[in-house]
Amino acid sequence: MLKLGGFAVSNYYNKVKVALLEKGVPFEEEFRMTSQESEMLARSPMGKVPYLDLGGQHLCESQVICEYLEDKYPEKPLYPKDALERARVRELITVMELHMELVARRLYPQAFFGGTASDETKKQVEKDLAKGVRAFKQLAKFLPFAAGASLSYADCAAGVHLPLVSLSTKIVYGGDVLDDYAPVRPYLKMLNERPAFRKMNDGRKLAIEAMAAAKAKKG
Ligand SMILES: N[C@@H](CCC(=O)N[C@@H](CS)C(=O)NCC(=O)O)C(=O)O
Repeated sequence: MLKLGGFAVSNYYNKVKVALLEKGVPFEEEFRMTSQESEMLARSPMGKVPYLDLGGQHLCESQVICEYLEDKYPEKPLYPKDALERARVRELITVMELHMELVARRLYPQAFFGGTASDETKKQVEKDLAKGVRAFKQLAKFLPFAAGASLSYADCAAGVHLPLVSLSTKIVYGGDVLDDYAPVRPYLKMLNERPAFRKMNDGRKLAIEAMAAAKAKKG
């Protein structure tokens, strides 16, 4: 059986998890924190989560894993058939990950981990994020799914990344960069009503609670 390695607080882990759930591919979860230890690097060469354990062989990078899942388990597709429409899904994912999530990630130490972001970082992130959000607004369709009429990997990515972009900017700047973008809220609500997304989010909440309890115990 496939094993998804990582932990359920990670948005990239949850992106793959929700794709597996939506596709109905059986899998187990293997709890592993990010690390630079050899045991982790053997599974995920950058020490990042998630990775997929194929029974001795491993794959890293969430989008690579999604592409593999689509090739290996085409029965319930999460890409449209048409080549250009497939490219549109990948275009949206790239904009969300490279130009929104990865940019907002620079705020996470301050937003979530008790650190601080310098004024320079905050200014640069604000500027770069504005471009990412503009690109996303230009490309996203919400018909009702991000890339069109059917659920795709773009929704698996949007469902886990957009709430973090919203929350981190709300905490650090006092305003959510997606707040004035009316379609986002009902879209995320619709996604989160799907059983697969609900299950993924339940797992995320439990993992956050477990992490907080472990931290409190450590003192
Ligand atoms: N591009 C990677 C990003 C994965 C990623 O950044 N995961 C975070 C957790 S959400 C991580 O492992 N961080 C630890 C690190 O960067 O060393 C993917 O799509 O899988």
